[in-house]
Amino acid sequence: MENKDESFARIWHAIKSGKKFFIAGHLNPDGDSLGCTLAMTSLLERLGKTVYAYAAPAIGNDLKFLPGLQKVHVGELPAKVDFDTVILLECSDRQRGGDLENILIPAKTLVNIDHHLVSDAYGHVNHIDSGASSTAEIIFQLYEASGEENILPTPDEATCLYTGLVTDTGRFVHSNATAEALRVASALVALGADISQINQVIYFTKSYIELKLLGRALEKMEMRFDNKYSQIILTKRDFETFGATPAQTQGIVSQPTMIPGVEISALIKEEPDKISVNLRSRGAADVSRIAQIFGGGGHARAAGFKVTDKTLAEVTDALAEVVQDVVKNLH
Ligand SMILES: [Mn+2]
Repeated sequence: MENKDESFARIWHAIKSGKKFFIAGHLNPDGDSLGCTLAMTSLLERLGKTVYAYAAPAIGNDLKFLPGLQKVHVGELPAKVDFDTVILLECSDRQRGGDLENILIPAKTLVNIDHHLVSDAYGHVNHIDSGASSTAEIIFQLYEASGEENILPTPDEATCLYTGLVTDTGRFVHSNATAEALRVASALVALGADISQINQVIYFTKSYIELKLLGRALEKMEMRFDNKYSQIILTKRDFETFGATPAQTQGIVSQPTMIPGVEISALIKEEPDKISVNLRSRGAADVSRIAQIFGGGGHARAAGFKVTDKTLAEVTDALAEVVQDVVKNLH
C-alpha cells in the first residue's frame, strides 16, 4: 500500500469533490461490511452529498438494529446510473459486491477500502491495509485524517463502526484484536457507540428454534481420533424437526473447541441442494488447508466448504480421512 496518510488524503479529496455517490460492501454483508456502509453513508449525507447505499442480497436479523439501515437499498440496484464516485468497502475484488460493472465503469472515481490480505488494487484510489482488524478500523482512521475540520463519527456512526470492529475481531478475542483495534474501539465508545445494544442483539439473542437446534447438535457431537476431532452432523431431518434452516446454526461449530484437547471441530450440514461444512481449529491445525482440498477456503482457524456431488456419508468419510491425517501430525 502507498503511504497511509497519502491514500487517506486522496479519499478525502474524492469525498469533497464528488457529488453523487454509490456505496456498497460485499455480498451477504457481515457486521463490518454493513456497519461501514452505514457510517460512510451517514458521513457523506452530513457533508451534503447524494448517496445510494446498496447491500445484497439480504440483511441478517442480527444486523437489523443498525441505525440508518432504512437508507440502504437491499438487493435493489439504482434505476438510473449517474454516480461520479463509487466507494467499495470490504471488497477484495471488484465483483465482491455483486455485478456492479455498469456502475463501476462510468464512475469518475472508484474508491476501494479493504483490510483483506489478498485484495486487488482495482480502484482509482485504494486503501488496503491487511494489518487493520476491520474496515471499520480504517474508516475511523479516515475520520481522524480529516485534518483541521476534525470530522468525528456521530453516536450512530460510532455504533455502526463498533459493530464492524466487534464482529470482525470475534468480540476482541481473535489475533486481530490489536492495540490499535482496542484504541479505536475505546474512541468509538467515547463517541457514543451503543455497546449494550450491540452486545445484546448480536451476542445475547437467539430464537427458540436456534437454541433447540443447538441442543440437538450438542447431543449429536461425536469425538474421534483420540478426542482431537469433534464432528457434528445435522441432517435434513434435524432441520425439519425444529422447522429450522441451515442458516440458523451460527456459533454451533465453535462449541466443541471449548473442550480441552479438541483441535478441529466440524459441523456437517445436509442442506436441500448440497452438503456444507464449517470447520474450526483451536490453533494448531490450519483448517483453511483442509477446506481447500474440498474446493472451499477461509482462515487458519475458521474455514468451510460446500459439496454438491457427494452424499452426506461420503463427505463425512472423506473429511474424516483428511482430518485424521492432520491431527496425527500435530505436536
Ligand atoms: Mn471485515
